[in-house]
Amino acid sequence: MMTEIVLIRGDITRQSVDAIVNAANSSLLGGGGVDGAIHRRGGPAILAECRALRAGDYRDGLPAGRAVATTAGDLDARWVIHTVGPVWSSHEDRTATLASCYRESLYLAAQLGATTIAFPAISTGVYGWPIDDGARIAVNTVRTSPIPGRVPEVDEVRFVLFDDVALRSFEAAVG
Ligand code: AR6
Repeated sequence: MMTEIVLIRGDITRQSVDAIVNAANSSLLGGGGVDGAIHRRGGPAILAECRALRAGDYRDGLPAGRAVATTAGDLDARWVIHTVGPVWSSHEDRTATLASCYRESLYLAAQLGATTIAFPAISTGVYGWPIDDGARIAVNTVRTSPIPGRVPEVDEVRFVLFDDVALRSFEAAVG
Protein backbone atom coordinates (compact mmCIF):
# COMPACT_ATOMS: atom_id res chain seq x y z
CA MET A 1 0.00 0.00 0.00
CA MET A 2 1.17 3.51 -0.74
CA THR A 3 1.87 5.84 2.16
CA GLU A 4 -0.67 8.63 1.92
CA ILE A 5 0.65 12.18 2.30
CA VAL A 6 -1.94 14.52 3.82
CA LEU A 7 -1.49 18.29 4.17
CA ILE A 8 -3.50 20.32 6.65
CA ARG A 9 -3.30 23.76 8.15
CA GLY A 10 -3.51 23.56 11.92
CA ASP A 11 -1.91 23.04 15.31
CA ILE A 12 0.06 19.81 15.58
CA THR A 13 -0.87 19.40 19.26
CA ARG A 14 -4.54 19.01 18.20
CA GLN A 15 -3.95 16.00 15.96
CA SER A 16 -5.22 12.47 16.64
CA VAL A 17 -2.49 10.19 15.29
CA ASP A 18 -0.24 7.42 16.59
CA ALA A 19 2.88 9.58 16.63
CA ILE A 20 3.39 13.35 16.76
CA VAL A 21 6.83 14.58 15.75
CA ASN A 22 8.38 17.37 17.82
CA ALA A 23 10.80 19.91 16.32
CA ALA A 24 12.99 19.76 19.42
CA ASN A 25 16.49 20.94 20.26
CA SER A 26 19.43 18.83 21.40
CA SER A 27 18.74 19.40 25.09
CA LEU A 28 15.34 17.65 24.82
CA LEU A 29 14.25 19.89 27.66
CA GLY A 30 11.80 22.11 25.80
CA GLY A 31 11.76 25.44 23.99
CA GLY A 32 9.43 27.59 21.92
CA GLY A 33 7.40 26.92 18.76
CA VAL A 34 6.17 23.35 18.28
CA ASP A 35 8.34 22.15 21.18
CA GLY A 36 6.79 24.60 23.63
CA ALA A 37 3.26 23.79 22.44
CA ILE A 38 3.81 20.02 22.75
CA HIS A 39 5.15 20.25 26.30
CA ARG A 40 2.42 22.69 27.30
CA ARG A 41 -0.47 20.62 26.00
CA GLY A 42 1.13 17.22 26.56
CA GLY A 43 1.84 17.88 30.23
CA PRO A 44 4.78 16.97 32.52
CA ALA A 45 5.00 13.26 31.63
CA ILE A 46 6.80 14.10 28.37
CA LEU A 47 9.43 16.25 30.07
CA ALA A 48 9.92 13.58 32.75
CA GLU A 49 10.78 11.02 30.05
CA CYS A 50 13.03 13.50 28.28
CA ARG A 51 14.94 14.08 31.53
CA ALA A 52 15.31 10.31 31.95
CA LEU A 53 16.74 10.05 28.43
CA ARG A 54 19.24 12.79 29.28
CA ALA A 55 20.25 10.88 32.40
CA GLY A 56 20.70 7.68 30.37
CA ASP A 57 21.64 7.14 26.73
CA TYR A 58 21.55 10.83 25.78
CA ARG A 59 23.81 12.52 28.33
CA ASP A 60 25.21 14.80 25.64
CA GLY A 61 21.78 15.48 24.17
CA LEU A 62 20.19 14.31 20.92
CA PRO A 63 22.30 15.17 17.86
CA ALA A 64 20.72 16.98 14.89
CA GLY A 65 19.19 14.55 12.40
CA ARG A 66 18.37 11.90 15.02
CA ALA A 67 15.05 10.91 16.60
CA VAL A 68 13.87 9.46 19.91
CA ALA A 69 10.41 8.58 21.25
CA THR A 70 8.64 9.31 24.53
CA THR A 71 5.10 9.04 25.78
CA ALA A 72 2.67 11.58 24.32
CA GLY A 73 1.33 12.44 27.78
CA ASP A 74 -2.06 14.14 27.50
CA LEU A 75 -1.88 14.52 23.69
CA ASP A 76 -4.21 12.37 21.57
CA ALA A 77 -1.35 10.17 20.37
CA ARG A 78 0.66 7.21 21.61
CA TRP A 79 4.10 8.69 21.17
CA VAL A 80 5.94 11.94 20.67
CA ILE A 81 8.96 11.47 18.43
CA HIS A 82 11.52 14.15 19.20
CA THR A 83 13.87 15.09 16.41
CA VAL A 84 16.40 17.90 16.15
CA GLY A 85 16.50 19.84 12.92
CA PRO A 86 19.58 21.70 11.67
CA VAL A 87 19.80 25.46 12.06
CA TRP A 88 19.65 27.05 8.58
CA SER A 89 23.04 28.07 7.21
CA SER A 90 23.66 30.14 4.07
CA HIS A 91 27.28 28.91 3.76
CA GLU A 92 26.85 25.18 4.48
CA ASP A 93 24.37 22.74 2.93
CA ARG A 94 22.65 20.95 5.80
CA THR A 95 19.98 19.32 3.63
CA ALA A 96 21.14 15.80 4.53
CA THR A 97 20.61 16.50 8.22
CA LEU A 98 17.10 17.83 7.65
CA ALA A 99 16.23 14.83 5.47
CA SER A 100 17.60 12.57 8.21
CA CYS A 101 15.10 14.04 10.71
CA TYR A 102 12.19 12.91 8.54
CA ARG A 103 13.74 9.55 7.68
CA GLU A 104 14.77 8.64 11.24
CA SER A 105 11.39 9.72 12.61
CA LEU A 106 9.59 7.56 10.06
CA TYR A 107 11.72 4.52 10.81
CA LEU A 108 11.25 4.95 14.52
CA ALA A 109 7.50 5.33 14.05
CA ALA A 110 7.38 2.16 11.95
CA GLN A 111 9.44 0.29 14.57
CA LEU A 112 7.04 1.36 17.29
CA GLY A 113 4.07 0.18 15.23
CA ALA A 114 2.68 3.63 14.46
CA THR A 115 0.55 3.74 11.32
CA THR A 116 -0.28 7.45 11.34
CA ILE A 117 2.32 10.15 11.98
CA ALA A 118 2.07 13.94 12.08
CA PHE A 119 5.05 16.15 11.20
CA PRO A 120 5.57 19.88 11.58
CA ALA A 121 7.75 21.72 9.04
CA ILE A 122 10.99 20.96 10.90
CA SER A 123 13.60 23.76 11.10
CA THR A 124 11.39 26.32 9.33
CA GLY A 125 10.60 28.39 12.43
CA VAL A 126 13.18 29.38 15.05
CA TYR A 127 15.89 27.54 13.06
CA GLY A 128 15.31 29.74 10.01
CA TRP A 129 15.11 27.25 7.14
CA PRO A 130 13.32 28.77 4.08
CA ILE A 131 9.86 27.23 3.94
CA ASP A 132 9.83 26.31 0.21
CA ASP A 133 13.07 24.40 0.54
CA GLY A 134 12.06 22.84 3.85
CA ALA A 135 8.80 21.63 2.27
CA ARG A 136 10.61 20.16 -0.75
CA ILE A 137 13.03 18.23 1.47
CA ALA A 138 10.22 16.98 3.73
CA VAL A 139 8.05 15.68 0.88
CA ASN A 140 10.93 14.20 -1.13
CA THR A 141 12.30 12.38 1.90
CA VAL A 142 8.96 10.79 2.76
CA ARG A 143 8.44 9.79 -0.87
CA THR A 144 11.84 8.18 -1.27
CA SER A 145 12.23 6.18 1.92
CA PRO A 146 12.96 3.41 1.49
CA ILE A 147 10.95 2.18 -1.48
CA PRO A 148 9.66 5.18 -3.43
CA GLY A 149 6.15 5.99 -2.30
CA ARG A 150 6.04 3.53 0.53
CA VAL A 151 7.17 3.68 4.14
CA PRO A 152 6.79 0.24 5.73
CA GLU A 153 3.87 0.09 8.18
CA VAL A 154 3.06 3.80 7.92
CA ASP A 155 -0.28 4.41 6.19
CA GLU A 156 -0.50 8.17 6.60
CA VAL A 157 2.08 10.92 6.89
CA ARG A 158 0.30 14.13 7.84
CA PHE A 159 2.13 17.43 7.52
CA VAL A 160 0.55 19.94 9.87
CA LEU A 161 1.30 23.47 8.71
CA PHE A 162 0.79 26.43 10.96
CA ASP A 163 -0.04 29.08 8.35
CA ASP A 164 -1.16 29.49 4.72
CA VAL A 165 2.33 30.24 3.46
CA ALA A 166 3.63 26.94 4.81
CA LEU A 167 0.59 25.08 3.51
CA ARG A 168 1.08 26.52 0.01
CA SER A 169 4.78 25.57 0.06
CA PHE A 170 3.89 21.97 0.88
CA GLU A 171 1.14 21.90 -1.76
CA ALA A 172 3.70 23.03 -4.33
CA ALA A 173 6.18 20.37 -3.14
CA VAL A 174 3.58 17.60 -3.39
CA GLY A 175 2.74 18.81 -6.92
N1 AR6 B 1 1.65 23.34 15.17
C1 AR6 B 1 2.17 23.23 13.91
N2 AR6 B 1 3.20 23.97 13.46
C2 AR6 B 1 3.70 24.91 14.30
C3 AR6 B 1 3.21 25.10 15.63
C4 AR6 B 1 2.14 24.27 16.04
N3 AR6 B 1 1.61 24.37 17.27
N4 AR6 B 1 3.95 26.08 16.20
C5 AR6 B 1 4.84 26.51 15.29
N5 AR6 B 1 4.69 25.81 14.14
P1 AR6 B 1 9.72 25.75 15.28
P2 AR6 B 1 12.37 24.76 14.43
C6 AR6 B 1 5.46 25.88 12.88
O1 AR6 B 1 10.27 27.07 15.62
O2 AR6 B 1 12.45 25.80 13.38
C7 AR6 B 1 12.18 25.49 19.61
O3 AR6 B 1 12.50 26.48 20.54
C8 AR6 B 1 6.33 27.09 12.62
O4 AR6 B 1 5.55 28.11 12.02
O5 AR6 B 1 8.74 25.12 16.22
O6 AR6 B 1 12.74 23.35 14.09
C9 AR6 B 1 12.94 24.20 19.84
O7 AR6 B 1 13.14 23.95 21.22
C10 AR6 B 1 7.38 26.53 11.69
O8 AR6 B 1 6.92 26.52 10.33
O9 AR6 B 1 10.89 24.63 15.08
C11 AR6 B 1 14.23 24.45 19.14
O10 AR6 B 1 15.13 25.20 19.95
C12 AR6 B 1 7.55 25.09 12.13
O11 AR6 B 1 6.40 24.80 12.92
C13 AR6 B 1 13.83 25.28 17.95
O12 AR6 B 1 12.61 25.91 18.33
C14 AR6 B 1 8.80 24.81 12.96
O13 AR6 B 1 9.05 25.89 13.84
C15 AR6 B 1 13.53 24.43 16.75
O14 AR6 B 1 13.27 25.27 15.65
